[in-house]
Amino acid sequence: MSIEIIHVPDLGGADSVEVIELSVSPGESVEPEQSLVVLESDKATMDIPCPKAGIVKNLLVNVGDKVSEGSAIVEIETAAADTEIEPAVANSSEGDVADNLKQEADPVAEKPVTTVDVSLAEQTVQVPDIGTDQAVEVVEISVSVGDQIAEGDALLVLETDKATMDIPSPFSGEVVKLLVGEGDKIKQSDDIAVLRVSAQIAADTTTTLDTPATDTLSEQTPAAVSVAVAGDSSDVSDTPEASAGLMPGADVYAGPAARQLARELELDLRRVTGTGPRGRILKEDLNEYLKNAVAIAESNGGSGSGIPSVPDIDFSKFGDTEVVPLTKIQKLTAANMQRSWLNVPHVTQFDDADITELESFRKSLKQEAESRDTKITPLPFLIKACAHTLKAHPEFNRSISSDGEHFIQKHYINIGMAVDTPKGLVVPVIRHAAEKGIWQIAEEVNALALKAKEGKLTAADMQGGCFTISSLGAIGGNGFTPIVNTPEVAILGVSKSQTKPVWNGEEFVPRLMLPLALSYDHRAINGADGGRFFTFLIAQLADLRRLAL
Ligand code: CAO
Repeated sequence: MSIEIIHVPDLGGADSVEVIELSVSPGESVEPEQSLVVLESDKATMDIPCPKAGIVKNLLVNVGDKVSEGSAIVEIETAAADTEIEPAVANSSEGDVADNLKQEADPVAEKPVTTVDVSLAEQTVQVPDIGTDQAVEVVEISVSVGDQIAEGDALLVLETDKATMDIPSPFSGEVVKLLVGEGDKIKQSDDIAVLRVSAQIAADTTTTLDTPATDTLSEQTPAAVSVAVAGDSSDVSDTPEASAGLMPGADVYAGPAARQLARELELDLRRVTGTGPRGRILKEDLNEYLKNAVAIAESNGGSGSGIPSVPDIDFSKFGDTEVVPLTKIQKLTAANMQRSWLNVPHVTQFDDADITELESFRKSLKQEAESRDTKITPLPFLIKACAHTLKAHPEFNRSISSDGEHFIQKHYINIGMAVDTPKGLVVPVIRHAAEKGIWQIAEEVNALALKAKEGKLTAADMQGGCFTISSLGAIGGNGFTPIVNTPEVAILGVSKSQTKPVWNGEEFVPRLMLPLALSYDHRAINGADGGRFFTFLIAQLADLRRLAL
């Protein structure tokens, strides 16, 4: 066993570079090429890989420390045989690294005695297979000469009339020369940049991306690493399980610019979905993440539920489109619906009310309605029956305080009715419905519906509701699940009545059945309460004499 100190390798001239992540912890076993720490200059982020297998004994740097070539970073314990390091690359033409490092391993020496050298060579990168033989425009150059880039970092962005695509670097290295500019048209196999990479990588790597870059490069060491060899130590096989204490984001795939932005904004990169090549996180992904987070916070009144928004799509790619602004009412409805949907745990119960007698009575009133210069639909009966049911089941006539500490019990009964208007959905309110007769309710329904459709409702007409009825009966459908009109706690959805065969105990008889759906806020109302309310309501509708009880 021997203890070895891992030093910072040649950083391509960069000095005093910040340690931004510690990728290993003391006691962890490490494999050759495994990242020990991540450094970040203003131009690049780079992993410092371990040159050999071992166990991390001590971390000699902390996040935030500044290091330069030769700074000691990690102490590892290795098997003794591993201390005689083979030069990793035959070609040591850039002797500044090699000269400095070529010494014999000495198990008792305290100074660095052995080095691994990966010398550097220039490599031209070409356009990979981009799925077309046509020349495609360069819309963005993503790197500059002198940048240290990681394998997979975007070199440039191409755009056709159908798609935009990043061209990733097939290997890590320094950008030496850019061979294209923005606005140039290029196609497969055109030269795009010259990178300075390790000679081993250059020898082993094809310059196009027909094969994913990671496949060819995963075994390579990206920079020169010096290794100090010291005395013997304990058995390497005492290996605790690895990977405790990784910094947030250390295990994600992100480019230098994205990492820097994430640090500035204190964002955890693990929460961000990468859309770059092979899932790499781009700066744009961080912007998108933030945009969504802000939109959600705003639409929830700042509740920060963390629910991602639906991304915008350019539908014009698929056919003709036009942009139609939402009306004020539609915007308000959208915000209210979303707030209710996100805040209220909804339960919806379904049942059919037998309205055979109700309808026959209603139709018998037709002439009288004409003489009163009004019309009477099932809705006024439903409003009256709901008001009566709310009186008997006051737990449906409450709101919950926003802190969740109190119910506000209402001692008045106002029923809202959803009205479909050309500008959107509105809910005018019939006040004190329990105390009104059905003719009066019918007249108010007609007057408010007309006012709504003419866009003449006042704010007062729409305030103070306790419970809402949403009737699609005249339109059709077997049933739907209405969304509670918060801060109310329940809503009745009414669908189209139909004559159905109903078993009366002896035979099937034709009955006019009205499909109803009762949605409620499960924080305020439990299922048994819901069932009792519903049964009571249906009994009123089946026999209107009950409204007098
Ligand atoms: N089953 C069968 N027929 C029904 C019915 C039902 N449940 N409800 C109404 N009808 C009949 C009426 O009796 C009337 O026919 P007659 O003239 O022969 O009697 C016909 O349908 C038209 O009724 P109406 O729509 O004029 O009147 P209404 O009282 O039923 O509704 C109002 C008034 C304002 C609620 C309605 O115009 C409306 O806007 N409905 C849409 C509500 C809505 O959008 N809800 C969804 C909200 S969530 O997105």
